[in-house]
Order: sequence, then structure tokens, then C-alpha cells
Amino acid sequence: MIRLYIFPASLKGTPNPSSFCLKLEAALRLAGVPHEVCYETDPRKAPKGKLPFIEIEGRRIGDSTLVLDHLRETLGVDLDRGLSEAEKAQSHMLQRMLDERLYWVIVHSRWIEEANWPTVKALFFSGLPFPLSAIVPRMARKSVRATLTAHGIGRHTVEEIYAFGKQDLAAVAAMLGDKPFFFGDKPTLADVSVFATFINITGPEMESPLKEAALGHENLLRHAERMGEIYASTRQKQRIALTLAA
Ligand SMILES: N[C@@H](CCC(=O)N[C@@H](CS)C(=O)NCC(=O)O)C(=O)O
Repeated sequence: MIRLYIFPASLKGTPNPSSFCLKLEAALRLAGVPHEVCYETDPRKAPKGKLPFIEIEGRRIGDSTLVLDHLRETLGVDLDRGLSEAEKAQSHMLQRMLDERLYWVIVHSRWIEEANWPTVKALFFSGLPFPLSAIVPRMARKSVRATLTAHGIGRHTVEEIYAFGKQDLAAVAAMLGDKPFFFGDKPTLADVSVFATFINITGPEMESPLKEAALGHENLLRHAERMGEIYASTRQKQRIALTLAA
């Protein structure tokens, strides 16, 4: 049995506060891969210091992409089976844009945006005793700020950062158009990836120009609803399977 380590579902409005954790969990559900979800709050315990990771046959593998690569190579788990090489390439580029750029705009909107910082602080640091409660959140925020600067996005003005995010969202919306899914009549990894990112922008009660822009894309909202239903129904199936097995 695969053990999937993800953050707990602790942020109202999204199944998981981390788009990477949600992407991997949703991909496993959609592909019908039996797995046990283990909640972890400390990314330092992960093989690469970030969540999600899996444990399979005594081995720990970190990074959602590397996990999916491993499952494809060893178990033949592949949500993109049947896509043409060109479609696979488009999906690859879409996912890289979401993971390597739009993700950082989300990080800015949560950790740096003053209005949203209390929510993030409560989400990750509410259990700390004094004086740690006064020190740790401030240090963590400083470290995220430094990471954003090292990445490069933190060197831009707030207006520029959100403009990048809006452009990315517009590109995703244009690529989906009026289709139900990105490629064909059933969801692939591109759909899972967009769902995991989009719901983390629009779902939580944290306002930002990024969220405002996302809410303006009717087709992405409908896509998220569609994917949310699929995500929820696959959990039900899994529960039933577990009950039957018990
Ligand atoms: N490339 C990684 C990214 C994972 C990632 O950034 N995880 C974040 C949560 S969204 C994390 O664990 N951050 C903790 C940290 O940086 O200390 C993947 O695809 O899994």
C-alpha cells in the first residue's frame, strides 16, 4: 500500500492548502491507485524538505512530479495515456507554468499580502506556545520573503507580481476555451493540476487581485466545479472499497 504524506485539510475552501499535495492526492484518486493518506505538518520530515511525498515498498519519494514519474514507470499509472506527443508537451508546459510561476504568485498573495497574513499565521502556527508563537511565524515569513527574492518574483512590484499571475490565468483560460477538459472528454493530469492550483486561489477566504482575476474566468470556475465533483466522487468510491474490504 502506498502511503501519501500531505498537509492536513486545514484551510476552509480548499481540500488541501498546498496545490502540490492536492494535485498528487487527486491524481492518485483519479487513477484509482489504492493509497493511505497520512497527514504531516512538518515538511522537514519529507525527503526533500517539502510536501507531498510517498512511502512505497519502504522507500520515500519526494516531489509530486517525481512521484508520478515513478508510479508511471513502475506501476503503469498514467492519467495521460492516449494523449498525443504534442498534447503531452502542452500539458508539460502548462504544469511547469502553474508550478514554477503561478504558485509563487499564490505564495506572495498568502504570505506577503498584509490582509491575508493573519490567516496563514493561524493556519501554520496556531499551536505554538509563547514565546515561540511570537518568534517562529515572524522568522518563517522572513524566510518566505527571502525565498521569493531568491526565486526572482519577489524583486518585482506588487502590481507586476499580480500582472504575471493574471497573464498566467488568462493563458490557462484561453487554453481550456469551452472544452470540458483540456484534452478530450476525460480529465488528464493537466486538469488535475489546474484544479489543484485554481481552487487554492479561489476557495480560501483570502482576498487578492489574483483571486479577483481568477473569479473572472467563468470557464475555469466551471472546470473547477466539474473536477471538484470528480475528486469528491472518487473519495466516496474509495471509502466504499475500504468498507467492502473490512
Ligand atoms: N516541486 C515540489 C513542490 C512542493 C512544495 O513546494 N511544497 C510546499 C507546500 S505547497 C512545501 O512543502 N513547503 C515547505 C517549505 O518550503 O518549507 C512538488 O511538486 O512536490
